[in-house]
Amino acid sequence: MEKFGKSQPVKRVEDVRFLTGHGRYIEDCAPEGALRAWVLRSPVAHGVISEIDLEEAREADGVHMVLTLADLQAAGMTTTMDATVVKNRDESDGAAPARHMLADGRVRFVGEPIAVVIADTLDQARDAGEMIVLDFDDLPVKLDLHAGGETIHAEAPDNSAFDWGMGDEAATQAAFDAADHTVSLQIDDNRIIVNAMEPRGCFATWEDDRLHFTYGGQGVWGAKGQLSAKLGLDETAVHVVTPDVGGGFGMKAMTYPEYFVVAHAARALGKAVFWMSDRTEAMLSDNGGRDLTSLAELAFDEDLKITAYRVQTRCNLGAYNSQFGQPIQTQLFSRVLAGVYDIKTAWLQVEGIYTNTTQVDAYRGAGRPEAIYVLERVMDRAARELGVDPFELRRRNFIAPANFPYATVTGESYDVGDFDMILTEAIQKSDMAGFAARRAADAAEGKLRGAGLCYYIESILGDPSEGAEVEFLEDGWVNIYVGTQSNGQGHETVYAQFLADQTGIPASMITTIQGDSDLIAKGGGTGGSRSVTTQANATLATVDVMVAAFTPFLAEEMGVEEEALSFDGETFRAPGSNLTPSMLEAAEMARAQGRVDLLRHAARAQLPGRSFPNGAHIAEVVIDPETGVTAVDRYTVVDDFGNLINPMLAEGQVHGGVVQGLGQAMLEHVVYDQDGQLLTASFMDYALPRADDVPMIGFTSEPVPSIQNPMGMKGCGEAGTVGALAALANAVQDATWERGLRQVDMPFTPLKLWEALRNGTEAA
Ligand code: SMO
Repeated sequence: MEKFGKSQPVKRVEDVRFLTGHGRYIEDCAPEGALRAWVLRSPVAHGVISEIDLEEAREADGVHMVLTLADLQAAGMTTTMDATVVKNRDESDGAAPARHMLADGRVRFVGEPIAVVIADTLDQARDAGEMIVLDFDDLPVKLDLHAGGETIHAEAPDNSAFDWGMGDEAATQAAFDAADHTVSLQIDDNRIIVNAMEPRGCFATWEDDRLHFTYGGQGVWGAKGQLSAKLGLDETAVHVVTPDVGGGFGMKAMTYPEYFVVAHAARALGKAVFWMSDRTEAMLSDNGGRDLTSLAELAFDEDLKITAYRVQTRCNLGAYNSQFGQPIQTQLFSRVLAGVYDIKTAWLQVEGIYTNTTQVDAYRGAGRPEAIYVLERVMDRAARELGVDPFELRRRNFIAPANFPYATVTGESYDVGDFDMILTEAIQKSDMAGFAARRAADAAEGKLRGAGLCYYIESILGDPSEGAEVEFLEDGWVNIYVGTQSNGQGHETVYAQFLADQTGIPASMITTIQGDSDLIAKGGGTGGSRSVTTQANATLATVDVMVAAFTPFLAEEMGVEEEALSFDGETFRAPGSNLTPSMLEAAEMARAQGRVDLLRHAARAQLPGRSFPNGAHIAEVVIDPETGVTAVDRYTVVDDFGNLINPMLAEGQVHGGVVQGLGQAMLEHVVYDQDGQLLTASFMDYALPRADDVPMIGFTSEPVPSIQNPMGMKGCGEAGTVGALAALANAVQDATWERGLRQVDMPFTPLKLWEALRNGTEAA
C-alpha cells in the first residue's frame, strides 16, 4: 500500500494558471478573425414548420452561409445523431426515432436548432438570424411523465420509448407476498440544468485537407470518430483538440449538433468558424440531468433483514434520445441498485418517456446518484415505519466484510468493503452524540433540526483500458501523454505526482499532455469516476515497459548482468557496480549514446476489474417553520476511495460533488410552463448554490484498498454527488417528520416547506 499510497497533499499546479486568468478555454484560443456561428432555435415546444424563408438572411451584411438540414444533406453529410438504445423487456429494441442535427421540418422542444448563420461577426450573424421568416403550425405539447398525449415520434406513438426490466419479477413478488413487513415510497428526482462554468463551444478550421476541430468536451476520440462518420471524412483527416475545459459533469461527454454544423461550415468555406453558446442558450440546449420518479418498495423478514427490493421508475428522456439517454436510468441505474445491502432478490422496471423538453442525459454520477437516492430514501422511510433507528437498520443489512467478493443482484462483483467501520467513523466525526442537544436547543427557538444519513456506493464506469506514454525531453523535462481528460479535476497535478512516485522523476519536471488526437492515438476521456484509476494503471504499465527497455542498455553501461539490475522506484542498481543512475540519468545516458528509442515509452493496460467507491454522508439541516428557510448546518463525509494519490484533491472532488448534490436537493429546479417554455433559463430564475448556502464539509478518507487493480484505488469524482441527495433529503424528512410531513421531494425550497408545514402532510 505504501508504494501506491504515498498520498501527498500537493497543491494543484494548474491553479496558478486557472486562478490568474491564464487558462486557455475555447474563447481564449479561437482563431483571430474566425467567422462566427449563430444558431436559430425553435421558439415553440412542438410544431410543424409551415414557413421558413432564408433569402433575406443570406443576403445580409457579412453573412457567408445560412445552413438548414437540407443544406447539410445536400453536402452529403449523415445528419442523424448517435444514440444508444436499450432492449425492452420483450427483447425488442427501444424506440430509435431519428434526431437530426437541424430540425427536419418539425420541432419538438424549445431551443431545438433549426438553422445556423455564419457571418463575419456575431452581431451580423444574429441580425441576419432575425431576418429569417419562420412560422409554425403548433401541435399540442406533451410534458407529463406518463405514456400517452400528443405523439412526438411516429416510432413511439404513446411517447413510451422503452419498457426495460432487470431482476426476477416473480421471485420478488413472492418475497413481498411472504414478507413480515413491507414499506413503499414514491420518490421524485427533480430535473436540473448542469451549468458548467464554461458553456459549450467549438471552433473548426480546414487546413491541408484536414478538419481541425477544437471543443470543450470530455475526450477527443469519440468526437473524432463521429466527425469523420458524419462528414464523410477519413479518420486521418480529422484532428480533434480539447483545450482547458471549464467543467463537463457528463453534460459534455457527448457530441451536440452545433459541432457538426460548425465543422461542415469550416470545410465548405475553407475558413475558421467559431461557435460559443451563451448562458441562456446553454440552459435551453445542453442535456439536462435526472428527471425521474420511482416507486420504491422494500420487503423485510421479522428480523428486519431485507428479503426483496422493487423499483418502478418512469424517466424523462426529453424530446429525443440523447447519446446515452436511454442507458442512464436503466443499465447505469441498475449498477448499484441494491447499494451496500445484502439483497438477493430484486426487480427494477423502467419506462422512458418522450416529452417536448430538452434531452436528458448523464449528469455527475449518471444513474448511480439516482439509484442511491431512491434506495437510501426508502431505507430511511422503512426505519421510521418499522420503529428502528435508521443507522441500525442499515447496519443490520450491510454486506458483511466476510462476504466479499460479493455478487450483487444486478451482476456486479463488489471486491472489498467495510461499511460498518465507515459508518461508525461517520457517526463519530459528525458528533451524532451531540445531535439531541443541538436539536433541543433549536426547538427552544422554534426551529426544526434534522439529521440524515446516506450510505452510498458507486461503480467506476467507462472504458476500463487506458494508455500512457512517457517522453524524455532535453534538460530533464518529461512529458506524460494521457488518454483521460481533465475538465478541471487537477489531473496535471496527480498524474505528475503518480509518475514521480513510481520513477523518482521530480513531479516539477513532468508535464501532463491531454486532449489532442494527433498526439495521442487513443483514450477514454473523462467520465464515470474512471480517470485516476485507469490512468494510474496505464502509467504503471508504462513504467514497467520503461524499466524493461532501459535494463539491457544500463546493464551494458554498468558492466553487470541484466538479471542483476533492478529498479527500486528511484534508481537502477546492481551488485558490483557503483553506478546508481536515476530514471532521468538513464535517459540522459541513452540520449548521449544516440539511443532515441529509449526516450519514448508507451503502454496500454486494462483494469482487472471495476472498483466501488463508497462511504457515509451525514447532513444536519435547520428549518425555520415561520419562513420555510432551511440551513444546511453540518455536513460530514467519510469515504472509502481506496488508496489516494493526493488526499487534498480527492477532498476537493468531494466538496464539489456535495455542493452539486446540495444544489439539486435544496435549490435547483427546472420549470417548464404548460406551453413547454423554459421558465428557468437564466440565473435570475435558476438557483445555483452560492457560498453561503454551503456549510464546512468534513472529509475523512478511510481506505479499504480495492483488490481489482494493482494500485488499490477506487475513484472519487462523482461520489460526493451520489451521497449528498439522500443525506439532505433524509435530514429534511427527519426535521419535519413530527410535524406530519410524509411526502416531501427535492428541491426543499422555502416556499415548498413553508406551505407543507402550514398545510399538513404533503409537499408538492
Ligand atoms: S456523468 Mo459522467 O461524465 O459519467
